[in-house]
Amino acid sequence: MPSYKFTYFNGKGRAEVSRLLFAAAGKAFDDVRIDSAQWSDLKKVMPQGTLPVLEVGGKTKISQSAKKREEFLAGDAKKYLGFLENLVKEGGKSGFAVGSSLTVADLMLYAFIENSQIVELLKDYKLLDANRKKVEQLPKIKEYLAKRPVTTF
Ligand SMILES: N[C@@H](CCC(=O)N[C@@H](CS)C(=O)NCC(=O)O)C(=O)O
Repeated sequence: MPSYKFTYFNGKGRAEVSRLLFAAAGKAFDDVRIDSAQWSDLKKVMPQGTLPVLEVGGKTKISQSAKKREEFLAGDAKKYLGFLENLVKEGGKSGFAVGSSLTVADLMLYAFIENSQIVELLKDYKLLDANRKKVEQLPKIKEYLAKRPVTTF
């Protein structure tokens, strides 16, 4: 099995879906979190001068964000949450976002809602709320979240 080294800043941002994917897949990875003092030197040797970057077996691969982050204005958040609630209603089973088992859609929802800092709005969206709680209780995700550093973003 190749070794995985995943480098990003000490936050969730563009990195969290990838970290959650590693956790869900049960793949060990080196979760490297750098601080601003380290960044100026590291930036010079990163292929695009940005993070996140994934190295597989010692070879650097550029990690693209799985989904471009959308900006939620206060009014837009509810519109999008209503839309996502309907998607889960139509396409999900047994509490999952799509089909009846964990897919990247569940992890994208998890990270997206967290990044947008709108977790508290889920009380009005029963299926999204239940989906989030289900994902958090999956043993491998639960283990990852318990040891994840507490960060400001
Ligand atoms: N195309 C890249 C863009 C990555 C990117 O913009 N990363 C930001 C952090 S979220 C970064 O490295 N900023 C530091 C800098 O540009 O010096 C991706 O989507 O993965």
